[in-house]
Amino acid sequence: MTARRLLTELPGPRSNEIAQRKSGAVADGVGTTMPVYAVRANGGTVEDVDGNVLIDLGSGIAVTTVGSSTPRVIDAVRRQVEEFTHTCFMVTPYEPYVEVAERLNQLTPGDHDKRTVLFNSGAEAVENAVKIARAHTGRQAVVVFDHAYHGRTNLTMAMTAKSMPYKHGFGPFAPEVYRAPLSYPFRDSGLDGPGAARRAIDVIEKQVGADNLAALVIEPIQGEGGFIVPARGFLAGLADWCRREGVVFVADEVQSGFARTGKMFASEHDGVVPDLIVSAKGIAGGLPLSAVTGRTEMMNAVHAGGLGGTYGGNPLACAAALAVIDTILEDDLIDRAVQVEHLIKGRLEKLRARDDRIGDVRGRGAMVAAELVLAGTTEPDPGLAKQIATYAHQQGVIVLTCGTYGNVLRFLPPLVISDAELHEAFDVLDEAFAGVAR
Ligand code: PLZ
Repeated sequence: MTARRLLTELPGPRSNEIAQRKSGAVADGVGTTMPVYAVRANGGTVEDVDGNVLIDLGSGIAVTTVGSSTPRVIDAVRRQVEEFTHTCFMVTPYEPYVEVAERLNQLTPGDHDKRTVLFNSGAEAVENAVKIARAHTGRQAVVVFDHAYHGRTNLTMAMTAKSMPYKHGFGPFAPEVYRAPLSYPFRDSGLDGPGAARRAIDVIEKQVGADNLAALVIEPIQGEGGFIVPARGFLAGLADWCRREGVVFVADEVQSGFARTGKMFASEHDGVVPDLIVSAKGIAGGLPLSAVTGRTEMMNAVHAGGLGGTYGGNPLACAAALAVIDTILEDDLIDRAVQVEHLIKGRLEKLRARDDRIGDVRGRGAMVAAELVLAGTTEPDPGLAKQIATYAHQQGVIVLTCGTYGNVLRFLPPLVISDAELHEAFDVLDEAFAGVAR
């Protein structure tokens, strides 16, 4: 028994037909990694319009952590949709929004007093974290890091590092955004976490000045930038400096949060307590929801009416989020993320032992990556990443790439995927590496 079912070539004829219509109807600026049109998705698989079933190692970019049609979430959303879909929390509010805020205040790192505000997308929440930090500090500058990804809106484009495809041709960008060097152990030749933190702080002090700095915004484990796990002590060093200098330390946990890395939030791995924490993606099982949670004195620095939006904290998304939180806790999905890490790293390390084009295997929980290089060097090999991903796609395995150099294969399956499904997918990857000539 295999988890995959391949009835046609991928993409199949029905998918190709719809892809044709997409070209005639949808703006070309929206790309598709794998133009296989979905009709159904579950724990670890996605079924397409041609009846093919694919193994999902992407979770719709780290969103369907609890699965894509998980019963608790379906029931909660169904119950809510029958009551009402929208009143606007800023007009006539409703309890589920308040309950999501209570749960987030409790689940996020630190036992200090907190407040939460809800939005729709990751980028929108990152923008609002910056607004809050500016209101609290009365300062303007924002520091972000090399390889960072924070979104596609004007401010978050400025905060995102990579030009193509995210920024190219879309300037001018928001001012007062400065970039500091990250800790990137695979490419830092021996620089340890505290050393990398000092290097970044030195750049910030010289080029920005702490007195001008409202917020330092960082992904505790970078997502689009290449699943880069900073050396131990890097995040803590930055957080300590921020505290001393009155700078708001913002963790962008849009991709790394919500059980994905084997903790509820990735900041916990480094014992870091962010002032503000941004959640999205995995929070609501596929419904659009995001949040900023943080210290009450910072969150409440904004005047009434200064934060909000028509749909922020929509009741369907809140109902889904409450069911997602229960599912994560009751089904021990945080432990499951650790099991997934061991399985995936085990498979990748075996592969690396016989293939020196895998330069680095890294990540935490169900957020693991392999960085591909020209054999035996640290020279990025984006062509190989593309070939491997294409092979996997043709064989019915959804794999994503990432990284500034486009040379990183990233694995972020739903946490409810089975071991058998994972092994089957990694058998395909073994074949892919064996098949692509050096
Ligand atoms: N911060 C850390 O990972 C979204 C975007 C992919 P939105 N990452 C996937 C793409 O090509 O658009 C992301 C993230 C981190 C912020 C965001 C932005 O979240 O919900 O896409 O706005």
